[in-house]
Amino acid sequence: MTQYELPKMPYAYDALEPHIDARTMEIHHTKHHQTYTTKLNDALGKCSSDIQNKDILDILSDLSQVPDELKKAINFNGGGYDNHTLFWNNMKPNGGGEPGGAVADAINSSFGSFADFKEKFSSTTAVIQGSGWGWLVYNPSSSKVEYVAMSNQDSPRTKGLVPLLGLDVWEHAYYLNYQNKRPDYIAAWWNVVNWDEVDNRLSKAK
Ligand code: MN3
Repeated sequence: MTQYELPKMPYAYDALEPHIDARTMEIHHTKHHQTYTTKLNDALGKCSSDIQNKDILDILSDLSQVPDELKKAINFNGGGYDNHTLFWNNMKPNGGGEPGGAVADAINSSFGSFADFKEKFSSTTAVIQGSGWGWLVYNPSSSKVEYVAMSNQDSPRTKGLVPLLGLDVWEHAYYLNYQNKRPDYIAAWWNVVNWDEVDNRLSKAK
């Protein structure tokens, strides 16, 4: 079966400072993301070979194929594995600003303007209860981009949505530097968004 490995970071742990500090990035990657990856492999190890031979993205897209007793573990750890892989790549040093091209058009069409999108994403993600993620997703059934808030490590893929840009608002993502000030972390995060990556994902999703 496929053994998932912790993906390499696309930049150094301190590359997103001062917006996200190096210690948070290192613990988040080497401890949290590593644990999701290890536990995903453990759960897949208990599945039949027809599941083991599928890509985790395909499994997340249809969890009904997973035995009931393993569904929670695969949803949580498979989501955690995939969400964090996306997360590292949807940030970059000296990122931020506003998107152009197809992403800008899609955002304007769904939200009215970039400013309206940013406000909706920030304010809704800030009030997610407990742990979760805010996402910009592509909905293949409407051919539009949407905002969705997801709990814990639930992947947008489990709802038939394609994740384009995600923000982890678990406390482990910001507590060392921002403590309880989640809105400050969200405001800082916009400075490291990698819009080129979002554009790539949107063109692949269409
Ligand atoms: Mn996390």
